[in-house]
Amino acid sequence: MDTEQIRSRLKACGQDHILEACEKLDPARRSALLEQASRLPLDSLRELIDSFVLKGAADEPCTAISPAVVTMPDAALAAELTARGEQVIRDGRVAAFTVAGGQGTRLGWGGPKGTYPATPVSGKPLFRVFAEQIEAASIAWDTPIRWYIMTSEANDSATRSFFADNNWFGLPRTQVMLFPQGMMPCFDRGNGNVLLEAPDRIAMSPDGHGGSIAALHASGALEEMSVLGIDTISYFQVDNPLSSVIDPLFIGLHSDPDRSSGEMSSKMVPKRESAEKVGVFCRVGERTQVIEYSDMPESLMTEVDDDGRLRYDAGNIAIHLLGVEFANRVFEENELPWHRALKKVPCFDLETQSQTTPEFPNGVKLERFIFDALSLVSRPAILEVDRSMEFAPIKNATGQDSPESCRQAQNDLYGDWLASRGVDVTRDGNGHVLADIEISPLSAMTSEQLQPEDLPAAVGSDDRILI
Ligand code: UD2
Repeated sequence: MDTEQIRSRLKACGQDHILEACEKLDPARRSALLEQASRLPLDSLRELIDSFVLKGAADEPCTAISPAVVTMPDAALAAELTARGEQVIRDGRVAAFTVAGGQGTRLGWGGPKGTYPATPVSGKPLFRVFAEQIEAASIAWDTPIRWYIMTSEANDSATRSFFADNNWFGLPRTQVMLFPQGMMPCFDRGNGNVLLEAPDRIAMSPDGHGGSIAALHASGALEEMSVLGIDTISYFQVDNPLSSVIDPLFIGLHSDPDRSSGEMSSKMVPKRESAEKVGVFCRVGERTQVIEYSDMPESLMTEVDDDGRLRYDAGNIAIHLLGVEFANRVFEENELPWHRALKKVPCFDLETQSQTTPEFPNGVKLERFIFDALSLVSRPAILEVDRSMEFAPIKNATGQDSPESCRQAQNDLYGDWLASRGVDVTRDGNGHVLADIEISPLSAMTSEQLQPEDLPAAVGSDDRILI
């Protein structure tokens, strides 16, 4: 696109202020700004501003809502699904996929979230926790499991350095692919204009974990999967060390044509309390959908059934399986909605020609959410899992979903494993394990796999057990 084309396209979508900014710049900085502007989604910018920045269409309350249909397999079905899933894994049809583009601002951690030390005894970073699961699964099912990791512009190079410094956590280099997600401009919440963060630079932010579909495509990951015969993507967030990265039961459910269309399946846990900050799986009309906690009306959030159980309690733990064919279709159709978030965006004020640091949210950031793809699925499977075994995210510096709550969850889980093998484990009055316990998936992926010689005689209050 030449300069004149960029200018006329910016005008066509009402972004004349960028051209005004250009007038104040020397030629080199002017062309840098125009070049960045040319990479904006100019074809759809006007519509994006009108539909999502100024209105927030994706966030409008929905009607015809009812609880999602959830699968809770009994022991016989679980065994059948697990056997099916194991065969799918053994056939090399499954890849692991971590979304790790977020900034970890709430946690107050400077580096990429995946570098955060997460395990109670050896302080393994989250990335190593997943790497060990992938290595253990590759050995168990005798197939090298590919690992795709989505980063963002802000943390891509730090993430790559971390992997290189850690020798790719012992995985063959060719088994791991990192790629950055896309970026979207930030907008003025008043008039919808694209904001500048400096006289010659547009303010940008990551396009949300729903941007992973476009990033999987742009990086060549989807194509590579097709070439390698991978048809299932095991999607999980970087913040939850209890994610079961390759779960045969879940994969078996997803690939069972009687129970799922094989497009997208998700795990849920019953919500801890009505105010828990997780999205909720619901039926909206004929489709399954996640309604984000911030969008859920209070009356629905707190509604209880006759047994006093929350009616909408299917908490989204952000663990999904996506068919590769489905991911390609979602990319082609480009239909995931944009969600608007009001944010404080430091920016350059053209009128005063000065930098401003807003005290109140002045800007709109647009993000896509991966779970919105569920509404495109004909028959999704939603699997209920046990929170204590699968969900202990590290999001906040203190309190719920913090390093401390995650540490306790790991100690309790591995304490349960040891107790199930006959080890006497000391607990406090609330049933929490008092020792620090860590079990690597390379030693055992389930309690049954623990070797007798690895079991301690007993676990006291101050013990630190590393298996
Ligand atoms: C998410 C879900 C929430 C619930 C919860 C479970 C959303 C909007 N909400 O809440 O419903 O399921 O998780 O733990 O998803 N990420 C990127 N790129 C981005 C933004 C996020 O890679 O542009 C990654 C991020 O690194 C993290 C994950 O997505 O792994 C979740 O992001 P978050 O921390 O913003 O979501 P959260 O905790 O508000």
